[in-house]
Amino acid sequence: MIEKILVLGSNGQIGTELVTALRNTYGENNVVACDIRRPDYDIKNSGPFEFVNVLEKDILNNIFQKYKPTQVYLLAALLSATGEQNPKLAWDLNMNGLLNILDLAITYKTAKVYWPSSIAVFGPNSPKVNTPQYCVMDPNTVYGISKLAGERWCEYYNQKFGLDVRSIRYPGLISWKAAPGGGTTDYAIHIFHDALTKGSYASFLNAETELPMMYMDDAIRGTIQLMDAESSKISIRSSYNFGGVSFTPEVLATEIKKHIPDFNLTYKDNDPRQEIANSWPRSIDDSFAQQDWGWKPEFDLSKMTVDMLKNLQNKS
Ligand code: AKB
Repeated sequence: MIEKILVLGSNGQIGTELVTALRNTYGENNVVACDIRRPDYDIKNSGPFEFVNVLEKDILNNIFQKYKPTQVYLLAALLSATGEQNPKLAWDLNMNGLLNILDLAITYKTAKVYWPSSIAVFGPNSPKVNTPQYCVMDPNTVYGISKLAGERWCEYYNQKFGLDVRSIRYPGLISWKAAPGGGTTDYAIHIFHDALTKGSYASFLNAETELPMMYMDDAIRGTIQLMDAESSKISIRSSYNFGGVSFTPEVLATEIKKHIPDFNLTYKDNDPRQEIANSWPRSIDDSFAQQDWGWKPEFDLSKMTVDMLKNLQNKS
């Protein structure tokens, strides 16, 4: 069967890299990038692109009608920090965007749907260290609430309608190709840019804030690995815990200093993102992902730091 894949939210931090990876595997014309913004690349000389707002169901319907996708990746979302600035929009986009796609996937018999969840589904009363797949979940951001509700909807559509929907709870994703979009973990990307351009960085999270993170190469590989797994192997239809590497701003700065010895890290006070970070896990137990579909990250802190600095240097 020839796959036809829609990626909604294709210009974001994940979409930018996922579209390339999928086009390398499935062919340029079989992966349709969709976003509300024009992509940076030349549309005419790349694969297909459609302007789509996931809240406009009629237009979405036309896209499903036109391409009859076998796989859909829904990445469009408002993240934790920007979500708090506009809670109603975050809820609307994150929730109704998902419901629109789940409904259309049923109507058009889409074989597989991918939707990302996040460590933001956990909250102040969730265990902080090696946070298990199943535990207290009391998110206190609109983003986290929408992701937790979305997980329940994914499982519901799987159980009630047999939809093959798959999901991962992403940690903070570190990448150099596209800018991050309004998350609490974004400091871990800005720090690399500022280390190279200014030799210093003022972190909005404090020195001890340990959070689960992952290099984008691992995240893309894991996402495609989950989507390629036999359906019978997927025991979780809400969303999988997904582990990479955990570190604090201080530990990351120490690693960067191995390459830029004069790098200086300072800290800003009173940033609202600190409270969000305090409510999230420090590390993740992803044994279900390991057992069900063989998940194993390849990038530790040192390998990630080398790759980030090399690529950002080459880019400039
Ligand atoms: C955010 O910080 O909001 C995201 C996430 C962890 O989902 N990077």
